[in-house]
Amino acid sequence: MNQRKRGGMTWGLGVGILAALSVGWGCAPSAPKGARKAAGTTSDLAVAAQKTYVAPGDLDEFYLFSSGGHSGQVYVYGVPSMRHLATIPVFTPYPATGYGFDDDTKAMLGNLTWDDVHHPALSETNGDYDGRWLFVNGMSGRIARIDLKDFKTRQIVGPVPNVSGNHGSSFVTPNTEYAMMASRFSIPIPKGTVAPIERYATDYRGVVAAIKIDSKTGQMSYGWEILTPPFDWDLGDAGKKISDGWMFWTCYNSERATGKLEVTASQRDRDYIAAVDWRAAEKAIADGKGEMVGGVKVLDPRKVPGLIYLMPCGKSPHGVDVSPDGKYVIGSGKLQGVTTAFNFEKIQTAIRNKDFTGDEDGIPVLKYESIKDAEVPVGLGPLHTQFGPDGYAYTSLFVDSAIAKWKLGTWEVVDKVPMSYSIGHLCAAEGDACSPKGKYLVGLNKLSHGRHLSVGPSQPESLQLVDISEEKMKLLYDAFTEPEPHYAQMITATTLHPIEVYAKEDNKHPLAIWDIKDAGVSRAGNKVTVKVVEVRSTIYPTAIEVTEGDTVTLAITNIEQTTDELHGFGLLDYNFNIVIDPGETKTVTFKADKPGVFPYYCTNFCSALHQEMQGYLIVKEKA
Ligand code: RUQ
Ligand code: CUA
Repeated sequence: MNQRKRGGMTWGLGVGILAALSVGWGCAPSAPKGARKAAGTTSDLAVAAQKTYVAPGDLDEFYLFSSGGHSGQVYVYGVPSMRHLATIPVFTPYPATGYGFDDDTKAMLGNLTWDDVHHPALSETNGDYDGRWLFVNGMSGRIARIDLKDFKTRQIVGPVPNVSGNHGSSFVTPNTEYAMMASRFSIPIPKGTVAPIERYATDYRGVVAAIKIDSKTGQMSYGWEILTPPFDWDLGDAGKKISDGWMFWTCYNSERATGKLEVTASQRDRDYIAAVDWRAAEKAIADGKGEMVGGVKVLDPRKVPGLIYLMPCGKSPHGVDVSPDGKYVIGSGKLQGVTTAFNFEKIQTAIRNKDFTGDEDGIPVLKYESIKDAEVPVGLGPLHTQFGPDGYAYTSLFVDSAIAKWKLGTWEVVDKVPMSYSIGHLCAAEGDACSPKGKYLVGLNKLSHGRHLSVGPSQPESLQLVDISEEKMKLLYDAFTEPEPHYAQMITATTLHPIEVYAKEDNKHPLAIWDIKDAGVSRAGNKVTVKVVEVRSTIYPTAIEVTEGDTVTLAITNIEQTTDELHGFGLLDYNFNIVIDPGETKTVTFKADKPGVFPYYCTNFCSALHQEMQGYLIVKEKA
């Protein structure tokens, strides 16, 4: 970009970018229709093809876990092939795996059938991915834990009280002590309190929060919350190494504006990044300084100082990303042409020296000039930054539709590669951990216009694979995904050791049975339990008789111990769609309120006699 001088130009540039932003988001930039067009620096095609080719039977080097946005799911890809390997349902029922149909997953979902997944967070040990769990946020105020032993969602916490619009989540601390949460949409709290929108600035409240994670089991529970002014908290990241013990969140709307936010919340030259001393918050809670609000312990910075500080950051910052050594906090103001590198040591010095320029509802505001190291001229609309193993940083540029590569410390921008089109997040291999792996980077683009066979108005989203192993970045491959990718994380494949069957001896389900002789119906009054065994190629019992009005629990065990031998239990009239993995037991409880004869069958093709795997549920009319 042009190096124009600060001050007078800022607003002019802001307006320009605002216009570009709305063009970018509102409609697609013009792209060649049907033309095979390489966007920018494509490497030699044969070289690119070879770099992404994973021969039949060979395995990818990395897993990519990509958020599925409002699909409520997580998509798993292999890198570099970019092949879609699995869909992990999290907040949404998913018939393909029977998720949300059996008693346990139904209970986990509550009555909600969707959420908006933005940021996956792999569990960490000493700041590096340990391959145990994947946490993902739901915008409704929930966080889910996926166990990477079986790639299944095992826990959902929330909606967490007082957190409204949990966008700045689910980033984890370096030893997975906490997952982060924050309010994007401030409301009067506790929930249920009403205040007119005219009193937004004073009566609405935001919070930044943390969910406690048990380091042995991954089990999550409510941690603490800190009360903030009604800013819109956006993205977060945890400190690491020298900045371990701190959490950072960006906000827009430090104007506390309402109405047409695209104008009203873009007035100030600078918004803020919150810096939170989470060990101090933890201690304050232990010391009894939290007040119960809506069922969670909340800390008020006016009464408990020393927990939270505000770092001014240029024009509506979006991403905040801590460098692998923990030294720099990179804040990207999306309405400007630079990204700002803050120095963690300078932040600490400024806090010690009370180098403040004022406060916001009792939260001290640090002096910008005292804490920033550089404004790096990366290009227009910087959003997110990832890191390589060699001191380079990669920043996505929404307005420029490109990725900039630049050096930490010298702040020199060394390369740019165009993205097709309008990149949001980007993901380098372990690129937010203490030991980034380099090699590959994936751009998660908001638009894919014209680069694939048309599938009608709902177009796929674009994932572009970029080679970052050399000085110049090179586009390798266009892949596509379903709406709506936000953040993704890429982990070395050998770190994960998923199981392929549930071992019989590990199945502790009280209703599990392993012998077909034990299959059958037992009754206590009008409560009926049916123990079912599925094994190639019969569902035992082959007929189930109950009476209208009974409350029936089907407990289905797949007694196979062979990889890939899944069975299903499908029965449309009662909306059963149970999928049972080898060695697994699942239950479904229902009221037999419709008399009749209803066939059930195995939904997963399992053997040459798969079609024979069927039976009848007979619901007799009440006498
Ligand atoms: S956001 S395009 Cu929901 Cu992570 Cu930045
Ligand atoms: Cu079991 Cu098909």
